[in-house]
Amino acid sequence: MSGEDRLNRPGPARGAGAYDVIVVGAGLAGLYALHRLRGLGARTLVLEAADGVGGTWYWNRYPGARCDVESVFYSYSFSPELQQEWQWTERYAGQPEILRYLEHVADRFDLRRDIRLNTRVTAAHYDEAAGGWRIRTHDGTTLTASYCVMATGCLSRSQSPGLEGLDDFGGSVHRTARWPHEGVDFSGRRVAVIGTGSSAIQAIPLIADQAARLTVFQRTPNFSLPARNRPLDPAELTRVKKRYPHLRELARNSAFGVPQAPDTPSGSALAASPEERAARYGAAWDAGSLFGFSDTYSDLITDESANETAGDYVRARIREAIRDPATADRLTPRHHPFGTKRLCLDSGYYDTFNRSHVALVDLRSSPLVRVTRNSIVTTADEHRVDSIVLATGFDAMTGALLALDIRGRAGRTLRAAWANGPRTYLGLAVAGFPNLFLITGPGSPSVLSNMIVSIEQHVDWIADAIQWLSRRAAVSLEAADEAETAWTAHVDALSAATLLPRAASWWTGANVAGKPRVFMPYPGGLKSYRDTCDAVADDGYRGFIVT
Ligand code: N01
Repeated sequence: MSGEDRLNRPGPARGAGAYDVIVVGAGLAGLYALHRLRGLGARTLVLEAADGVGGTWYWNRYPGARCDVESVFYSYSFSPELQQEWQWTERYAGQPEILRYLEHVADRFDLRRDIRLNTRVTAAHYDEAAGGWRIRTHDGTTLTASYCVMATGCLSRSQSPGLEGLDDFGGSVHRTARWPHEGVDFSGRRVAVIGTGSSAIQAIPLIADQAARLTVFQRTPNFSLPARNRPLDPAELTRVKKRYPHLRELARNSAFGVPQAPDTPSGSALAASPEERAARYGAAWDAGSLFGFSDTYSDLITDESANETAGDYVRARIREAIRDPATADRLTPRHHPFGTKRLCLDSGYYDTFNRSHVALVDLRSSPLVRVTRNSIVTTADEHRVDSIVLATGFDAMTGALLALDIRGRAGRTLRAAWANGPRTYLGLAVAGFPNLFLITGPGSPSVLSNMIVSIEQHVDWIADAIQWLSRRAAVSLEAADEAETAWTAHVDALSAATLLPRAASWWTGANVAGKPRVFMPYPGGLKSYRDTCDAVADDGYRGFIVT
């Protein structure tokens, strides 16, 4: 029996332009979804707006862009052969290397023949009569599919700061999230960077290496930890490869999707002596890992006083890295508890402010007013610049989905369904939108975890569900209203028990004007989430309506 015969096909009539599954996006999630669904014999097509694969790693080509989960774990685990073949060269691989890896994956698994590039999806409408999805693309083409999988990425819709006068600026304007493929030469130029999130923190040291003068416009200082990036020693890589089966298993069953001993962290930070705390925090600081502090004490993210102990430690380390006390003061994060905005990993970020041609402008004391032909004006000063770099973030998690015209039963739009914030069942499905699956959607661990591990878990779960439906000749799977309500309340309750909603972060939508303020990802950890998803499936897709 050929693979094609293995899937029973419900839904719209077959023919040209008719698929079992249409996947939107050819990033990390879309590539694996195509491979996995093809393995089921599902006729699958991936639609991608860019002219290449890679998603976030296709677009974010700014200087210094690199992963902040170790490359050996920020990589697919689905193919033992792939993980043995690929040679990562750095502890944290740079964007060009990650993009090469994803292009290799596309070639190695012969994915390109089912990926349509330069194809922007504009609408996805559920066709109740046909029992499937009609997908419209930018050139007016309509395709149909039984299932639609949104692999649109959590950080793919970039945010403009809405700066008055920006269009009249006479110099060059660059967005970190849409960096020119040929790169940008800042030699001899006066450069402004607006924003101090992960993107800016990675780019600033490299831009400073080139620019004649660099002015960083900061609204909120962030907590950034040293990455301690380094070339990967081949012997170390071999050791990891030998232990991959065990390490991947640990990662899958961890809170964040990286191999962690199951028994960490332990105890309250408040029960430890100052010396013990300093020793643990020192080890976390030296580890060069986003997750180092989560391995120290169990109450850093739930207890304000415990959190302060870690925050104070990191603030002290930041201050000691910067020579000028006034600059150190402005770079010291005080506006949110430690870890309630995504931590950054940097290579020389704070030291960059010790360079004589680098200046920091604090937008809290002197907000931006406007951009002129050749300057940026704040309430305190006018700064002459030749180039502006916008590192101003994303309309995260919901932005890429709501930019599409998605309609479910009775023509109800996703925008209406999510008017007060995203509501999902397991972050995977939305009531009233049958056979629509979200990958790493709101309500799933998603951006709080190693994204590749979460992506593989979602894709596997979706593929298993599609196969299960096919075996029963069922035509649709749809989240029940009550299940969605209960899950959304559960995610809210979990986040309310932490300090996470306190920060004005992109996790809560606070960075986008008018966006409902809801803590979007599931904060209960990947392991417990995975167990819940598995239990739902084992229980005949409890909470879903199967037709
Ligand atoms: O975006 P951000 P990012 N005027 O939202 C400021 C992932 N990522 O692209 O904090 C002035 O974090 C804004 O200020 P404030 C990672 O998950 C990963 O840097 O809102 N400033 C903030 O400083 C990360 O968390 C890697 O007050 C304005 C900055 O712009 C996520 O992507 C690398 C402004 C935006 O920071 C997003 O990171 C890069 C305005 N009008 C990114 N509007 C890896 O290492 C916004 N800002 C894998």
